[in-house]
Amino acid sequence: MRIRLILAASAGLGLAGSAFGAFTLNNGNATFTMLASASSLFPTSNLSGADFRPEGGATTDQMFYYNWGVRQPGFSNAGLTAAGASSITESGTGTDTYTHTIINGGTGPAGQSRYDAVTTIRLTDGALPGAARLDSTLVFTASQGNAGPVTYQLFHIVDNDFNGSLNNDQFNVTDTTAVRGTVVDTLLTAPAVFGEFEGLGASRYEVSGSSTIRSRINGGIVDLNNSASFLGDGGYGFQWTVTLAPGESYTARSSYNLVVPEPATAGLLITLAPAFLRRRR
Ligand SMILES: [Ca+2]
Ligand SMILES: [Ca+2]
Ligand SMILES: [Ca+2]
Repeated sequence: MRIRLILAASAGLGLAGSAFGAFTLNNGNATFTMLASASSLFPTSNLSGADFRPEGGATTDQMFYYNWGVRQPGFSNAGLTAAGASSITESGTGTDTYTHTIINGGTGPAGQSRYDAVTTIRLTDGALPGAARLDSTLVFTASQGNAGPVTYQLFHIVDNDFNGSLNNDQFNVTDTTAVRGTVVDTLLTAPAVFGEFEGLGASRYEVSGSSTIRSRINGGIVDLNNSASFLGDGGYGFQWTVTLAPGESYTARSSYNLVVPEPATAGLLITLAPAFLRRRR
């Protein structure tokens, strides 16, 4: 019944094994684009897969790579490519919310560790220039046909190029429980834009060179390393380790928020900075 409803709602948009084109989300003048790859909408390889512009058009692209992935027992991260899936559908291209649905996806035979996965990406423009946010949700359900409980690793990996430049980004995980962190461009002092990233309830995290994170999850059965600080061409990764009975679901949430402080707050920070500097001497 559930499968039939999803198929009916998205008739004609996709079938198992079909290749997806690029899609763009729009809200206000902000844009978020995922570029097509040959094999996967959420690529596992080192591809320039994402383009995020709070002011749209020819303004600065803030993002290199944006990936949701899953690791089943005994396999490396496969992205949400859903080899062998009964169906893959998508909707929302050209709006502010994109939805990608996989039914009975995953590597290996049915009856072992298959899953259904509904990934939603929502773009919200900010009131101030430079502000915008991405909210992403993965509703992950162990297939009813699995023989018993299965432990999955869910991943969200994002390679930011903050302010459009690669090698000067400072990432810090500021709350290792939530999990939350920030990224700033060390050369960008005005306006005081910063990025906040959050992976609610993540089991593990990592800020690092994003190729390092990708190699970790794609190259074998290795966990993210809980590193909390990185300077350079980096990104952030979240890992949710979940054990699900047949038919049981888990919802993983991840967001990226480009924040521009109100002028009064920015002025206060500028005023306080010399005092902080003096105290450190
Ligand atoms: Ca905007
Ligand atoms: Ca930068
Ligand atoms: Ca980067």
